[in-house]
Amino acid sequence: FYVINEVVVKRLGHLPIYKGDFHLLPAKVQRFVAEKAELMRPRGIYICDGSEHESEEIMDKLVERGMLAPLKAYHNNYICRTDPKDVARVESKTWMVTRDKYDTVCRTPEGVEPLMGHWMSPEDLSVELDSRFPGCMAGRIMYVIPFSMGPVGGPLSKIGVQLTDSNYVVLSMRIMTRVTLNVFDVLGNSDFTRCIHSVGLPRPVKQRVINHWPCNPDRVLIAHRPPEREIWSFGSGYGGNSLLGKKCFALRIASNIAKDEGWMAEHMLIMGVTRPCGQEHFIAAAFPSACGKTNLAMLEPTLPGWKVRCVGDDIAWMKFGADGRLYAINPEAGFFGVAPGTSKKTNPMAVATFQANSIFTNVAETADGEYFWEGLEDEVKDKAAHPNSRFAAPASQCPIIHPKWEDPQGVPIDAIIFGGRRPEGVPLVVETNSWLHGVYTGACLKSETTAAAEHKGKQVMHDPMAMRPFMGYNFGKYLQHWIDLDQPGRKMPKIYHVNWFRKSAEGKFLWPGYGENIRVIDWIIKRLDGVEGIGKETPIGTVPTPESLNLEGLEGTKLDELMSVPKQYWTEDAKEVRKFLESQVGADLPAQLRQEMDKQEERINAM
Ligand code: GTP
Ligand code: SPV
Ligand code: MN
Repeated sequence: FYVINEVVVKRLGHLPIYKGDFHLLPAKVQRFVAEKAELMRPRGIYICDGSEHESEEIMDKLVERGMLAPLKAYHNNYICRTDPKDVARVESKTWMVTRDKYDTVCRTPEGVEPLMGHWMSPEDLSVELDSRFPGCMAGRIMYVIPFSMGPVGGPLSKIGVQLTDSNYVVLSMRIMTRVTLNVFDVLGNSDFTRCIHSVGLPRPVKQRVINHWPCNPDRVLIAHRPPEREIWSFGSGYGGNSLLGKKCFALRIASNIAKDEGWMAEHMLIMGVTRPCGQEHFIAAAFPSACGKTNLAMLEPTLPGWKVRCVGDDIAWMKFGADGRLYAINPEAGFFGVAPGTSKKTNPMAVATFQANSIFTNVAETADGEYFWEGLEDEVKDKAAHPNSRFAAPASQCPIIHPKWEDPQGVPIDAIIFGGRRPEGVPLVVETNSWLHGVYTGACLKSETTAAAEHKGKQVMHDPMAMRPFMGYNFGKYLQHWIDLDQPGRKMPKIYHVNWFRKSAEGKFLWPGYGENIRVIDWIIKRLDGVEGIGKETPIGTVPTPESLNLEGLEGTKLDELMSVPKQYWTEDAKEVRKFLESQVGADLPAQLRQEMDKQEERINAM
């Protein structure tokens, strides 16, 4: 490391500053850095500027140490293996800290433990922090990462500063967010989101470090203080736990800001779809983790003349404009995508995106220095890659990145799609009857669990709005916020539900998915256009009539099985959903949604 500005300052108290000029930071940032350095006692401070040179310097150091290895078949691609105990988000150790418990969780009936949202009191947090953070960076460097979620200075964008002792996090944050000292010019003396992260393994290290991946799995804590706009993360280096701009800031903290300011922070992809006639629509879609957002956002249409362009693959910040339309930005700058199942056949655009300047975590490597995972090629060689192995790649490298993906004003959304992994009973696509019915349908979202979090086995779980792991506040109030967005003068997007994952009695997917999903989008856009005679009403919404779905060139589709709305299944589902909403949202369930629930159940019973 080299020291710049030697003359001006190279120490903060007793601490050397390895890089950057502390005195150029805004006063509030200085105070934040100084306070936390005093708490965590690193051996020095490094103020990141986000430059390529900086990234190269850190890469080289990590390669030397064995934490990263170049994947020789590509330009500037690296592989990293974590401690096998640190491979996914840890929902059970992720907390929202509010004075009033019911700002975080719903008022559930007596004796019912709230499952949505995980509350901790400020007093308990103090105890947890005191037992972890003092001295936790001993012997390590504290990196200061200034970053913007959304284009720097944009009206919908927000600024954060992350402190971390993980250089893997520094490199990944640089891909996933906009890391630049310019954010300080925009920030001035205003407030920012404070992100504090430590791998939780001060030196000298007392336990064995596996794969050169320092972490402290037994002591993991990810805590959010929404009123203070502050995030504390300890013990894990895995993406969703450590790249604090992503789920912690852009969803859990931002959803709180969004509620107060009247906008939305959602677990949604954003895509532009252009029809053969040249007309473009923008669609946002919320699927739970590892349920197909990245794939849909970069879909390569199998129907001729169609074009899809990607705006974002995981998170959308959306706000109504003066013209009454809902505008969305992608607050991120990169993709942190699921590797298994990603191939030239299923998602060629993702493959093209990560040919260079990307970091692969927990994938396998071939003897030729190539990445490898299940589903990369037709034949499965082995299972050496973890099911939640991931790539981090710059969005700008995506060949079909939308020219407006960095438009600070965002793109106007015409439709919102919900979906999940539903092996049974749930049709390929349904159009909801109204904004309110759409919100109800989103509240009922369920999906089979995946490897993205720590849940064991495959079980269909509730994941309302695909936000269960990312809810920043009381879920009933969140639903009310969605309902209240529907105001006179606004053009509300139509809301759909899709299911690419319905299975036959033999356990095979009934729908080919991936590029063929354009056929469903085609139907959705026809519906947006008001094309008549293509919908059939069912108790859960409108499904395509058999002829209305373009199946040209697609043999053997069992449309009846794919589209059916079985009475028995939905009768049981209605009961189960009622139980879920009444017990889990409880007294906070908005009256309008209770009415939607009653009406839908009546329709099902009348089938
Ligand atoms: P997160 O990054 O965790 O939020 O996931 P995501 O929602 O972006 O999911 P992603 O697109 O990465 O897909 C997850 C897994 O589902 C991958 O293994 C995909 O290959 C698979 N998948 C995606 N789309 C489809 C589809 O249309 N059909 C089928 N059968 N599988 C799909
Ligand atoms: C998800 O799990 O939904 C992800 C990956 O997108 S993580 O950043 O770990 O949350
Ligand atoms: Mn996600």
